[in-house]
This record gives sequence, C-alpha cells and structure tokens, in this order.
Amino acid sequence: MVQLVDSDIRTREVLGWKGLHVLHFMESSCSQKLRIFLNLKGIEWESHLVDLFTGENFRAWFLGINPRGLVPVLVHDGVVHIESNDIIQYLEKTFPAPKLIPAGYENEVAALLKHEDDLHLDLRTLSFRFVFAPPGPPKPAESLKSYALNGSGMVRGSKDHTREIQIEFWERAAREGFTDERSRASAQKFRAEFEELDKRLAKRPYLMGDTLSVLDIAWFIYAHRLSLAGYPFARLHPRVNAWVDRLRARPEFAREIAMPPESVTRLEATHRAHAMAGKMLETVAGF
Ligand SMILES: N[C@@H](CCC(=O)N[C@@H](CS)C(=O)NCC(=O)O)C(=O)O
Repeated sequence: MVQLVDSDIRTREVLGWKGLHVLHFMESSCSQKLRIFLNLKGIEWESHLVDLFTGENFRAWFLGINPRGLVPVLVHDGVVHIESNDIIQYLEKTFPAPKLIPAGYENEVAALLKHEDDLHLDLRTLSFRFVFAPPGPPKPAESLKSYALNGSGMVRGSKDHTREIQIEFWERAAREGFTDERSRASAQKFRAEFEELDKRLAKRPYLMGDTLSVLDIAWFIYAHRLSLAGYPFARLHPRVNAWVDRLRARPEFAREIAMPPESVTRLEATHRAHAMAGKMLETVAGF
C-alpha cells in the first residue's frame, strides 16, 4: 500500500481534510478506473479536479500532495494514498461490500494489478500517439522544470525515483515523438495480453469467474482507451470486444468514460489525419 507519511507531504492543508477526497482528471485512465470502482461500491466522495492538459499536476500545490505528480490520489481523513491499484485495494479492505476482489484471491489480484500497471507507459504511448495526439511536445519544458523542482521527492520517507522516470518519458517524447517503432512495440504487448484475456472469457463471463471484479474494471479501462485509439478488438479479440461492450453499457462505467464534445471533435480530427497519412494504429502496429 502506498500510504504517504508526514514528511512526504508539503501541502499541509490536506492533513485536515475529513472524509473521502479524490484528486483526479476526467480523461485519465487511472482516474476512470478508480471512479468506476467507487460507483460500483456506492461510496460517496468529494471531487478535486486536477487538469493534466494544463499541467496542474506539475505545480507545487499538487506535487506537495503527491510527489510523483500523478493522478488519482485519495485523501481519507487526512491520510494521503497514491497509486490507483493500491487505493483500490485499500478501499476494498475499508469498504468490503459489495466484494470486488474475490475472497482468498487478494494476493493473486495484487500481482495481476501490478502486471496491469507495468503496462501503463505503453498505454500512454498509444494514447498520446493515437488519441490525444498533441501537435508539439506533450508536456511543455516549463512544466517539466516545475515538476523536477517541487514536492518533497519522497515517498514513505525515502527518495522516490518515479518522478525521474516520468520526466525522462516526457523528454524523450519531446525529442523523438511517439515513433512507429515504439507504438508497434506497445501495441504488440497489448495484443499478447488481450489474446490471454480472450481465452479466459471463453470459459467465463468475467475475468475472474461469474462475478465482476477489479480486474474487469482495470482491463476494461485499457481496452476502452485502446478502442478509442483504433485498436481492432472486434477482429482480433471478439470475446474481449463483446465483454467491453457489455461493461460499457452499465451506467457505473458509462458515465466515467463519457467524452466532452471537444474531445470527440479532436479525436475525429486525429483519426481523419491518421487515415489520410495511412498511419492508423492497425497499420502502424502491423495488425
Ligand atoms: N501507477 C500510477 C499511474 C498513474 C498515472 O500515470 N496517471 C496518469 C493519468 S492516467 C497521470 O497522472 N499522468 C500525468 C500527466 O499526464 O501529466 C497509478 O496507477 O496511479
């Protein structure tokens, strides 16, 4: 569990926040995952939006809460929790009903969620190449400077290296963009994952059996984002495609992935430009 300690936190006001507070962004995949989980649990929470498009997460106030500069963050009665999967596992323990991690499978689920999180930068590569597709560097140099300078840089009292890894990711993207080669490598990883999930779904309606679990929420979010990127689910993984459609129809899921009209317009323009250049995801990935 990544629960921060006092010396990690510079924005001291959060220590006095009572109840459940979530710092998040509407179009962030990890935030969507957490919000769907909260909806299914029926947990009430207070919303604090952090705009990733304008770099609010790289400013001193937010870095004073999460030194990693990432959303989502949970503040529960003044205690700061980071890392979406750790937050979910913490909430599952704190609010056990309805069960979203099958009893006795806690360690297996933790390992499977860790594996999912390890693919996050691959998801981000494909998201920035095929969904958000900003015309210039994805994060301005001044934002990255503020990112490097602010916050304690400490997690659980020790120096934390996540911020360096993140800055290196964004600086590399500014230097070389999200190249065909990198995009193809990321897409191939997902293809292998979804082939496995397709096999699982041949035997059961949800990834862990007869009932929905956090694993369905986590992989739904990846599949949904990749479908926006143009990943050909219907052709490559028909069972995954049907499962995503089923979950998408549920209100607890649907309302968290709804896109504002300006994002729909931007995405349509991006797809048109990629189609004209012969650079859709399936072509670049060689699917
Ligand atoms: N392992 C982290 C990953 C969090 C993460 O990378 N969040 C993204 C949004 S999905 C973010 O905050 N990105 C910062 C940015 O785009 O500037 C978690 O699961 O919470």
